[in-house]
Amino acid sequence: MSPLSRRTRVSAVAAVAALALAGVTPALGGSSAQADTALFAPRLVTVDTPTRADKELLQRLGLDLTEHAGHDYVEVVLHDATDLDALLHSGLGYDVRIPDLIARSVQNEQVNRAYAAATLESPLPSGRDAYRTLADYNDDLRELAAIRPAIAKRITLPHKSLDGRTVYGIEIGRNVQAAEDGRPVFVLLGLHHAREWPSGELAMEFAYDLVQNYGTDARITGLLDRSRVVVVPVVNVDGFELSRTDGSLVDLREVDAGGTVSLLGTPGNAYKRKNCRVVDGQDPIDGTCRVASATSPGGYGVGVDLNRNYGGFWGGPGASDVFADPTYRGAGPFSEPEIQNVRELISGRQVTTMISNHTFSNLVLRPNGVHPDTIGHDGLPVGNAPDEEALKALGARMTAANGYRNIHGWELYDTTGTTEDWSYNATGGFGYTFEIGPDEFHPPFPKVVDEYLGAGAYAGKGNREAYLAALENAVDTATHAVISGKAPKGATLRLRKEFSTPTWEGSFTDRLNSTMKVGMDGRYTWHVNQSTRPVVQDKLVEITEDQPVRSQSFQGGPTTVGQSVDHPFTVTETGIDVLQVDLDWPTPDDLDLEVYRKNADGSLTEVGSSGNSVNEKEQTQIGAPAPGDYVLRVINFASIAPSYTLTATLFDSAVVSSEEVPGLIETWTLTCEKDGRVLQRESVVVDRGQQVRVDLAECSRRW
Ligand code: 0X9
Ligand code: ZN
Repeated sequence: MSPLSRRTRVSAVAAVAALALAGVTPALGGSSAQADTALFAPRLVTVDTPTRADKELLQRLGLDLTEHAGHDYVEVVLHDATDLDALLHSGLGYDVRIPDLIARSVQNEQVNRAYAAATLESPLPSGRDAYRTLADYNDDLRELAAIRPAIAKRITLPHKSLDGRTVYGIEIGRNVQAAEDGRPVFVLLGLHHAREWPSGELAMEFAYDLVQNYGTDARITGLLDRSRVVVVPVVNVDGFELSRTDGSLVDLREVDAGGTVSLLGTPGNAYKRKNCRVVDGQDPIDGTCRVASATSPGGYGVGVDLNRNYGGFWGGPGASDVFADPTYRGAGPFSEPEIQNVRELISGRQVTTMISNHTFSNLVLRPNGVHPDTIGHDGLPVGNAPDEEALKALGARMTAANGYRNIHGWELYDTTGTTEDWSYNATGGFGYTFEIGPDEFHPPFPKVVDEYLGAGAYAGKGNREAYLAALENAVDTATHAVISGKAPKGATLRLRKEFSTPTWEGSFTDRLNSTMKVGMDGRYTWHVNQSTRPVVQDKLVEITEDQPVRSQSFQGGPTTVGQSVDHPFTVTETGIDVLQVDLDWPTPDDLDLEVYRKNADGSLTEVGSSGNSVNEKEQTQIGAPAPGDYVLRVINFASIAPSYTLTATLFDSAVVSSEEVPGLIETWTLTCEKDGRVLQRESVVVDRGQQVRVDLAECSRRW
């Protein structure tokens, strides 16, 4: 069962918008709720979630969560008054970060226009000074391939989008027009989520960088001699086209919709997230997505969240089974053609490293997407990725370049069905999600330049350098496997594997199938992924629990209403995970609690608070409390003569049990083929970092 709510998202706003689109003047009554609705400005807020339970509660509200989250907060887009209502009723505290996203996009557009007017050529590899449209991407992919056909080839992905668009990519590497010759593949993806425009820009710029610098830059030349790079800048072509062209500048609240009311929440599709699925299982009539999306605030109610549609852990926590939710996972694993495209790309090649770009939050996320203690389909905790150390090490190299945080996907919130959770667990190729940029889905364009090339302390590095580090990992034989030997000249070699992968709700069959052609020297070297899927490998299952390190109690009372009492508390220990403060009293009383950190100049910064209603006890948790002085403030909110006990406890998380769960050993089936006829078949077991030799003598004899 998905933890997300079944809250119906068809709001009053949506209904009014639909009427307005249909040319009907909405007859709004005078109720204040409706008046609020009409005036609601879509906004970005920071919701306080100091505990895991708070995060789970927030996830159940079905709101549009961003990946901008930390130990004790998550940023959320409120599209309409219904969203705001849901948040208010949850009791979770919040601050407004961007009070009016439409005004913000108008401002951003002004910055963009000024930048484009003042810039002849930006420092980006392409020299562009403004966000691309879908047509720009398609033109650029065609032209870039045409400029240097020896090293760049446009590719057409096998499935058209739901709205009938063709999805293109570009393949870059030495002698790219020739058949595969066993080099490892690096894949860079953008725009799974429609509104995350920089995610496509950075992918496209990296393609320009590689194509332009092959032959002149020794590092890039060396890398492209040893690999192939496949860039698909726009995975969600339909969604992006809508987000980019429909609504970013339209503030419908200024439109007179019949003389009585002005409209509305995020109009148009500037903040659309998902794809163009309108009804599950049905190919929508082309163009219906635009109309259907306009009836949903921000256009995000319509569609499948493409980053929940992959098979890995599909149907588990952090993805919704409710169509209108922002994280709707789709009717089944890989139900969406846009995701079948990526699946077939990665299943049809030996992709040893993959990055999927998103915005925003300055993060490099690695598998897995769910907390390791989460009980999976097999009744066992999911655990850490078996390659945790190596994944973390590459993450650290990349974040040294872009300045982002290097963390697991689950450290923000649980997700299942994401790109890298499938690709890593099914193929063993390293996979990451990049959350580009600090604070916006599509910031002013100059920020895109900075994110690519690096700025400030990261000038000259940035994501350009992070992608190069990933490409270096893709060709590093220590992190993948190599099969080599003798084989007939010109023979086709094929590696196949087929397996059933359990999801949270059933299973699906995955097939990996890639080929290479043996060169004229009668030898082959094939850079491949390990034969055993990480998801079935031996794993170490560790259960961690918070354990108290030290606890201190204070007694207090009586006080008068409105009076507060401060209790000093000092954290002397370093590396503490959580400071938990509990306030308890004999019933019935109403006291509140605030926690402050004392700054060097004696001033106080609030780091936690708790203000429940009468008789509910107060508790607040402060993540990773820095050593120093704190003030624990007890406030008499509405009590006659209370007495209370205040307890501050420091917790560290410690491994309480650890168990080695034995896994499986899986094989590749290697075949040697002539004109489609199999002349030899071998089973090959090979691990990450291993090199095995398989001479295909039988194939040579029968050639
Ligand atoms: O939720 C998502 O799909 C991604 N964040 S976003 O704000 N761009 O939508 C993050 C997915 C990656 N996270 C994990 N693998 N856990
Ligand atoms: Zn995203």
